Amino acid sequence: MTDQKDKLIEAGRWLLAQGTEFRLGVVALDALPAPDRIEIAFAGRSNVGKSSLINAITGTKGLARTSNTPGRTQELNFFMLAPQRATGAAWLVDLPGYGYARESKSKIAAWNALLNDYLRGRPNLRRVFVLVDSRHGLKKNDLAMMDDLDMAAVSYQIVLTKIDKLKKGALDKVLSETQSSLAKRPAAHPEIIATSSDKGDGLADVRAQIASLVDLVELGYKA
Ligand SMILES: Nc1nc2c(ncn2[C@@H]2O[C@H](COP(=O)(O)OP(=O)(O)O)[C@@H](O)[C@H]2O)c(=O)[nH]1
Ligand SMILES: [Mg+2]
Repeated sequence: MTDQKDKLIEAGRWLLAQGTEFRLGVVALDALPAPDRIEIAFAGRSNVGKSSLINAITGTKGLARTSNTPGRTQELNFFMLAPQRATGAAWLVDLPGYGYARESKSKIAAWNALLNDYLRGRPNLRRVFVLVDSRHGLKKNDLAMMDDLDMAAVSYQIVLTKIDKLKKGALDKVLSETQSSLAKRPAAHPEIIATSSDKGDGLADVRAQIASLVDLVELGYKA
């Protein structure tokens, strides 16, 4: 590991230990909080593990509601990282899951429209983590999401989830397949993070990525 990477891992550990508070759930764009700090969003198919990852990296079990029932998170949920600081670090946003077929077409269309408007219009959005179930790899609606993000020039990064459920050797395969589909995507971050919210794999790397986006000096962090 490089020095720089070690430093970011440590900064990420510090940053995500500053506390996180749920602030609001948003169903319409006019209700978005002021873009007064940078924003990092978690996107992905329903049930991929978005809420679990937010809970895991912040170390707060019941923060983002996790559920066995797909499609329960229908709002954009805003969590404030480091809320005690005079200038907050970042918004973490749990986005509504896509690709949940049991809802009506009109409801799905309305969510997609909200999501797209948000992704295109949010000036402080620095990174979208696109979560992908490591057992399934990239699906059609993941590719559509990535197309939208490339079009909107919003930086995004693939996070593989639930790697504890993979058979031995399967991780390398899904990593290389995913890597090759990123090659010609202008807004994709080249590094893929492999995670297990259950076992803890990759969480330090997600935290380090968040730390790399935040103004740590302003927050009073001393490396
Ligand atoms: N084995 C395993 N299960 C997970 C992991 N992350 C999430 N899950 C499970 O996957 C289901 C959906 O997770 P959730 O976070 O609610 O997904 P969301 O719909 O994307 O927010 C829940 O039953 C979680 O317990 C993981 O890292 N490993
Ligand atoms: Mg959820």
